[in-house]
Amino acid sequence: MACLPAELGFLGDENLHVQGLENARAVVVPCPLEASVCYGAGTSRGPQAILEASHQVETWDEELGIDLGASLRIATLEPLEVHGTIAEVQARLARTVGDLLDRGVFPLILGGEHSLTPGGVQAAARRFPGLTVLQIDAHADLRDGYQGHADSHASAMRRCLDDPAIRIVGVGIRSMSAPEARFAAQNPQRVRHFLARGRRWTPAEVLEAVEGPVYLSVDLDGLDSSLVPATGTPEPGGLFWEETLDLLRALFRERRVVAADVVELAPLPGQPASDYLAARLASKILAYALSGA
Ligand SMILES: [Mn+2]
Repeated sequence: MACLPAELGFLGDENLHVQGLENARAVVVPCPLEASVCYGAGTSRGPQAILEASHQVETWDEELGIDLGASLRIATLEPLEVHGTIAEVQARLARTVGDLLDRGVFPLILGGEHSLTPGGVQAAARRFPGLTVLQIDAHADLRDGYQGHADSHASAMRRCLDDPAIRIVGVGIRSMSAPEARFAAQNPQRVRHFLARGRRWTPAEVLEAVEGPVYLSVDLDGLDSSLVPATGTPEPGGLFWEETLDLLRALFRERRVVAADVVELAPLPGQPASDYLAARLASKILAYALSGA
């Protein structure tokens, strides 16, 4: 596993970085997978756009009162190879994330399309039995295949559920097909949705549904499309910034989050707000993960 030079890595500040992986506490894994997107294209450019936008993020975290540079040792890997089938990329990602987990570091994967998630989840589930996937997303992603791809991004959560021990808690969901709604209703012990509409839930209620160690998967379209227009399938009615952070902070405080991904950024030329939001969200996730929030 080779690392990017510090000035090209996440946050870009050489003071934040360790040379190589030896002393890292968190490792950013760029995964520019784009294979099954059906609407807006461009997720292959997502990881690079997040890394570049992250160079504008302040390392002082005003909420936690900590400097990301002082104690949080973050390394960034070179982008994962994404040639071959989606299943092959998932397997490659599972090996990389597995290696990082075995080193005791926190992996944060930057996508890339959502179909990468089953690879990260597989690696985490093998090491942390009883894993729950906390999914922030507009879409249920419970299709059993889509447009000829069993591993489509529209099937990301369904593929995670191929492991019978995995449970999904979805937050911000507001778009699904009739078969997906039926599947969720028929599997209440494995799939729990907190719908975006009406927000009739608190972070505490979401956490009550989250058992065991957690893999956090943030599809950026879970946030409102006015905040993040640069996704393949922008949906109105999503989460806003503050409530997203409230949920994430509570999650990291109350549960053991072992790995995370931020996926589906499809950068729009001349519109940096989505890229910057994704970078800021990634830095908040690392700050919560490494500070004990
Ligand atoms: Mn989605």
